[in-house]
Amino acid sequence: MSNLTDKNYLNCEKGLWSWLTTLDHKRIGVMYLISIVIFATLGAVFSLLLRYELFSAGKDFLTALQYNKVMTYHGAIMTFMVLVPGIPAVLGNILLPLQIGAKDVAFPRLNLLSWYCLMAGALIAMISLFTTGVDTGWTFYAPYSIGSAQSGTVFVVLGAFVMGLASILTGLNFIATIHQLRAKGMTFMKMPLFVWGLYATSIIQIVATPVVGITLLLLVAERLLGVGIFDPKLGGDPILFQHFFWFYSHPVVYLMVLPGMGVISEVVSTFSKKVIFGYKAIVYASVAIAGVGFLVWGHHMFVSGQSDWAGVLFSFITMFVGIPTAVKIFNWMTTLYKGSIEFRTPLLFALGFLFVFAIGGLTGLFLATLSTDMHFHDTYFVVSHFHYTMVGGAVMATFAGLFYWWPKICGRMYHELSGQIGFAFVFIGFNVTFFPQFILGAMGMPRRYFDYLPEFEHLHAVSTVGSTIVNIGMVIVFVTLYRAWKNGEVAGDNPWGGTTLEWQTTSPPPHENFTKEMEVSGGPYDRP
Ligand code: HEM
Ligand SMILES: [Cu+2]
Repeated sequence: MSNLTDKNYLNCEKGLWSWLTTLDHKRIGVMYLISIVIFATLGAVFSLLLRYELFSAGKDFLTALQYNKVMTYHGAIMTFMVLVPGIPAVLGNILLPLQIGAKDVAFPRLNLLSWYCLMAGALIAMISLFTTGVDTGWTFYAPYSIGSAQSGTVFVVLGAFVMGLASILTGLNFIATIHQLRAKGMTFMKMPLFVWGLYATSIIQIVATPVVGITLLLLVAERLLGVGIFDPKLGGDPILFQHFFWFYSHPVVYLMVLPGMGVISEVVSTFSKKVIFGYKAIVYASVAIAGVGFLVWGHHMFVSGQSDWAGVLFSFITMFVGIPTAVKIFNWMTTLYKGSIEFRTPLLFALGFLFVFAIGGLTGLFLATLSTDMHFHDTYFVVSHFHYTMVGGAVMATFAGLFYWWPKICGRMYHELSGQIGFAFVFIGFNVTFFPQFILGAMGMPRRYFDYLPEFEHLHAVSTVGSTIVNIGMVIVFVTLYRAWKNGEVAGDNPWGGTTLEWQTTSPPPHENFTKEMEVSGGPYDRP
């Protein structure tokens, strides 16, 4: 049993410099966490500005141009600076080596470099705040992004490019780590499911990110040098931009959610005290989601003028994504069935994930259906769909994982009631914010507008109230975690009775993770 004064990764070296030069994957994970929380706070402030402008019809306190900029910053920050690095770089960095019984990742220096790339990219993007900003929307569609008078565009696009490097390096590092550094006896089919989630994600990071990287560079070249690839005035093709962009940005939605699904598998198994149902099915489903995710990008372009046959095919293939997702949801439910369930905060967030993500996935089917998407495209229905999947998928799962592993990360336990209240605010606030948006979208409210017809006012007002509640919930969550870190009760090495390797070392773990060489014989969720 550990004692918090024993030497561990947090107290083995002191001072800011020791953090900025650390090669310890756990410390790098903590640095990612702190930076991403700061970015997310910024993104949240932008979102509240949007919601309060939309509280009532007409202009309130933002002009249309300011609204467009706020909307662009909200989307770009949340996508490129929060959700993409989110789970892999924070929880993945901290937990991956621990879960496979390794001392660190395969390339610790590269790991630190990834963090610096994210910081550099974020900095470049934020320089744009001191220019006239950017108003293209997070999708940077050409030719508008080429001709837009807002000079911040180049900075944000370049920043996103540099942040992409961070993502690629993390993916490479994780794949090498998983292949090379597993404990003796840990075959691929004995890896924890969170590791499988990270593996599938890493494939997407490596294959898809270079495509968007080159696309963003071309966009910058087009804006600065007028090379004529996407701008029809120069002989370019704007639809080509959309193909390139979605070839990355569809897989990226699975990049955000696959590691989250991995977290859910861990949490559901531990808090129902059962071996996960259908381990292999979940593994294959993860890889299948990553694979099929590469074949469906055209569902973002049904109304772009692509050929009818392309539309029909993309619509058809998109439906297949639902199958592996449904397999997973079925397996989690079956694991819970007749389990000895403990309703602690991590499980509450995991159940929140199941509820919210299921709605997000199912509404995806309405959008994937060629004929119904003609109506829903570019309305609030889409906004609501992707918030249900991304907040339901990535954010709920991140919170489940943070509460689950917090005792391991800092050696201390959070306050249970406070965690549960945080969950209640996030869950209720989230649904109050986004459910009305499905109705708004179906009624024809277009997305990305700063004003609307009076008949939409009530639902917009409800949505704004919800956004306030969800943000209060986020504050409660982070205050709960922070207070635990500062002076929570000492948690012990394995407070949940977890079966995977990270629970076999002390909390917080020592610098080299384990004091002995790890060896496994059974499956990751076998209970004695
Ligand atoms: C992993 C979970 C998912 C995430 C994170 C996600 C995310 C997103 C995002 C961010 C957008 C909007 C992009 C934009 O225009 O700004 C979107 C649109 C779309 N999603 Fe999803 N999605 C998920 C699951 C699904 C599923 C399972 C389906 C279908 C079975 C689906 C079908 C669609 C379609 C067709 C659109 C385009 C709608 C339109 O623009 O008209 N999504 N999704
Ligand atoms: Cu998509």
